[in-house]
Amino acid sequence: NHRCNGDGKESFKPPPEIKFTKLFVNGQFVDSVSGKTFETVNPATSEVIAKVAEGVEADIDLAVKAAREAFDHGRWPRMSGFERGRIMSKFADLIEQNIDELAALDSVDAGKLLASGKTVDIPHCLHILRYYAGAADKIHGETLKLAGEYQGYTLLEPIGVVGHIIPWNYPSTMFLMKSSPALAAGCTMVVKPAEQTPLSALFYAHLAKQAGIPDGVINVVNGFGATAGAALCSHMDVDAISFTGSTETGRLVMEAAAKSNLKTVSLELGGKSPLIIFDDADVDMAGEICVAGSRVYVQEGIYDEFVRKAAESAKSWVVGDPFDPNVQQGPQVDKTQFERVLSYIELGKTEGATLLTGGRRCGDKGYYIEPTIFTDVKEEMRIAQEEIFGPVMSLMKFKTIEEAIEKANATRYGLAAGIVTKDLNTANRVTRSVRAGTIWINCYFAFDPGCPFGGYKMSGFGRDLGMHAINKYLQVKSVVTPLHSSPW
Ligand code: TXE
Repeated sequence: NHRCNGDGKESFKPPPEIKFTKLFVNGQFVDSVSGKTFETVNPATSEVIAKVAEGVEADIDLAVKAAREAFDHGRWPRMSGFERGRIMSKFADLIEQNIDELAALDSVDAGKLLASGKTVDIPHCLHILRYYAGAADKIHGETLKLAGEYQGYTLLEPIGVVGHIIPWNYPSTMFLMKSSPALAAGCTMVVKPAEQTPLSALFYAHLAKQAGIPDGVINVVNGFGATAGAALCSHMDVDAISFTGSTETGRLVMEAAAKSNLKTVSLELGGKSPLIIFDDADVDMAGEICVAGSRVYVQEGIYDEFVRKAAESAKSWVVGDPFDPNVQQGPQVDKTQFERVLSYIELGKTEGATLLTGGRRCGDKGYYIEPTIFTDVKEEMRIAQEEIFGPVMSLMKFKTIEEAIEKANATRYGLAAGIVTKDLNTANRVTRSVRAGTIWINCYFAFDPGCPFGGYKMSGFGRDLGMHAINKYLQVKSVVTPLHSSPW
């Protein structure tokens, strides 16, 4: 059986105190209009952590009103970019002062590893917020020399009230990745966190207020997708939706936008990102990189050695309590995802793939799953086509670069891809041929606030991060004027 515990038990920390469980509307923590709440569960134990106010259409309506008022008449969109950046920097400083508590909230709510929350995830959030704080006074239009005796310029204006709908996989990063560029642009917003992970967003909203972000600029409405999320997408007074989640839900988001006020939509959706490892790769390095890969293609010359090493490394992988510093893999976020991942593992077996290692629940409490590797996976199998979003990897063999490219492109997704090779020509060729929004060469999952992230094909459109992300939150206004006295 897989070892389902780290050895650092004595260093377990108690769950953090839960300070915020209401909705955050117009700068105040408020109960939902109906007074209803829902439970949020610790995936490490399946115990209820807290009851959280449940927003539905009426609550979204109040939050959008607050955001509208703050946009139409408030200070935020009118203040200089420099001033907005200064306040955003203060927000970042406050997050930094509360890093332990924020990381602990994501651990208890989402099963994220506490140690990487403190050293990787939240520092990355700070980096994102500071990147956009620095960008806030660098949002400029163009000057245009027009035909005839005209000149013009473009004004980049904030798009208005933005709805951010975010998933559970990175509650903190998603919150800041969506809100920071929108804040820099001068927008106001309503954030709908995932129902599985409602807690840290409320803490961020509280810190934003402390930093001096005016009331109504950031509103947080927790609740479910089909009610709160859908109401935000159909709202006539929301100007843009930025969504991260599944492709199926992305389709509903776009449909609701089309049927209501034609608000702009950007979608960052599912992926089934390939990692292609060539014969000349350092197998140990490739092994380290591949832990996060879901579809791993290995060239035939090193395939057998790679399979052996991948199996060893999966077996030594420490699964357990996210508060334990020795643990490398925490639980799945909730019962639904846990069951979904296990059912994909069963499907892989019935589709004829070979279960190399793992495949079972880990322990008897909480939503833990063994690191699982399948070999003999064929492109047409559903486990090779559909996003599993769990510790399940499919290993596949290839012969030629052409075959690798064709297989890499053979899904409906195009979020990211990885290449491991020492040959620059191989790397260049694959980079140009794989249809994906991010290509990692000799690394994997390397993110930076300056590096745009988003999908090709059914992984969506629009980019988070980088200066590209600011464009989602801006309108372009063209201003035209004759050079001399009016021609009329
Ligand atoms: O996603 P949903 P779920 C993929 C991953 C995962 C699968 C299902 O494969 O297994 O999606 O996860 C809100 N109108 N990803 O069910 O439903 C919802 O409340 C408006 C990939 O959690 O897309 C939540 O806030 N909003 C991914 C958000 O959408 C709606 C990360 C995401 O939930 C809505 C997460 C509706 N009709 C899951 N229905 C990635 N690409 O990072 C739901 N929501």
